Amino acid sequence: MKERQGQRSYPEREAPENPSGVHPLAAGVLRRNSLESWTKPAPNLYPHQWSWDSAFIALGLAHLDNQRAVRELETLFAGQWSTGKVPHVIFNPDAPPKSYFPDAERWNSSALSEHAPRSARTSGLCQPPVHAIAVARIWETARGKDERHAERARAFLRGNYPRLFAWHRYLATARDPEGSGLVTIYHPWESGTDNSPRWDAALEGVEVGEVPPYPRHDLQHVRDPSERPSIREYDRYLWLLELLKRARYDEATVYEAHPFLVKDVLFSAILVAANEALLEIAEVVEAPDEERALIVRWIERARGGLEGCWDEGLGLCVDYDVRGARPARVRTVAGLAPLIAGGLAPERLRTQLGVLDSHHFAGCPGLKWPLPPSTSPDEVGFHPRSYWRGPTWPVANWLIWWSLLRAGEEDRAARLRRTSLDQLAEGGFAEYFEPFTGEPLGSDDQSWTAAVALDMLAAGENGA
Ligand code: 2M8
Repeated sequence: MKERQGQRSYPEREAPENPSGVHPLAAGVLRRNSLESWTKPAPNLYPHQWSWDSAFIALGLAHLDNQRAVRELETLFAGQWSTGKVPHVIFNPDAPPKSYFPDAERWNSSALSEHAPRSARTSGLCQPPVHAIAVARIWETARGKDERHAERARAFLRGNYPRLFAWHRYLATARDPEGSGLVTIYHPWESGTDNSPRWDAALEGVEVGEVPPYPRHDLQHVRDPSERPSIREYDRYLWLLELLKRARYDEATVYEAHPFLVKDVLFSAILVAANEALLEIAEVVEAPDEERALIVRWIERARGGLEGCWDEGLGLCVDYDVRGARPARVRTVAGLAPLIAGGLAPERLRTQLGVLDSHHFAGCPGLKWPLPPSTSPDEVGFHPRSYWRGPTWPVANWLIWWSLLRAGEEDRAARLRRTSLDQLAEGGFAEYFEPFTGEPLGSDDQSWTAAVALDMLAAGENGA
């Protein structure tokens, strides 16, 4: 990963339509954050390679430069653990000192675990598995071109499929020893929605011990500390990290004693969608029938597991705190997990769409844009400026938009897409937005924000 910033120039392709020049601006964000074979999630706040960011980035890059999208994922998968786990961060040895914490030394994963890769320094956690969805997009964009492009993409799929399969198998086994169909996370960072009130009750049950001192480099990169998780939250994050280190990142040991074990419905739903994408890839690479049958079983089992987390009163799915043995009844966008997992009965789909449009989410009076806040404004844990506690996240809008298309809800998807693109045309490629004022928050020039805009633009009005 020894590259200088800003070396890439992506060929500018004419976008099908281009509200207020979003397309060249989005391509510019990815170009500036690019380090040749991978992309920083943000110019300063996140100087390393993050797992699900890279998957979203590859989705966007697939429309600009298919081979660069391939390299993004190849660089990420080079850090895969021998268990199949794709780590949530791959550390950039050339990142400026004191730019991000916890750093590679704090994780110390290659010294602690025989399963960690030797060639790259990584964190010991993982993040939602958007990767197969990105690989499928690389294939879809390449096969529409000439045979040379299609063959190169096919070769990538052949090489990548076993890694994707190992990743999904790890999630279906090590992260679900109960066979429930639901993925267990060990840390809020694994959810990607770090300080969401989804985790408040489970974190309350964590008794924080002696945490070695740590800096908050992240606070240098935002205008106001309230945009990032609080000190209290960080103490818990760093304590959980210490406990995972004591367990040497060993799955069975973690499962036995770790105080934070939660069945994450959003993670599990993304895995269902990713397994559907994996089936498409399996078809292209002519994977063995037994593997395809296993993927189908994972999908069915997970849909069943999500059904078990359905909360009739909320019209949402809710996470399950394994340690506390109770559901986390919180209204957040993660509750749209059934919509994201797909395959819904008409009645269930109607309920989810009704909740999405309701005053709890996109229909909340006073919103700047009719887009769902990450946490419902009527939740006690809601905060309009604090990270995953309320702001609107473009990447979450993409997930919902894409899920609506898959559910055959084209008109609704078209409206959501138009509104999301208008938000970005006005507010830029912020990490997230204050839902009532529309103020851009967090980092500017966030890569996945630019990437999902490119994917939405490429899809055209009807998601074609
Ligand atoms: C945020 O998470 C990191 C920790 O992993 C952080 O707060 O420092 C989350 O938004 C996560 O979903 C995202 O992948 C990461 C990089 O954009 O930032």
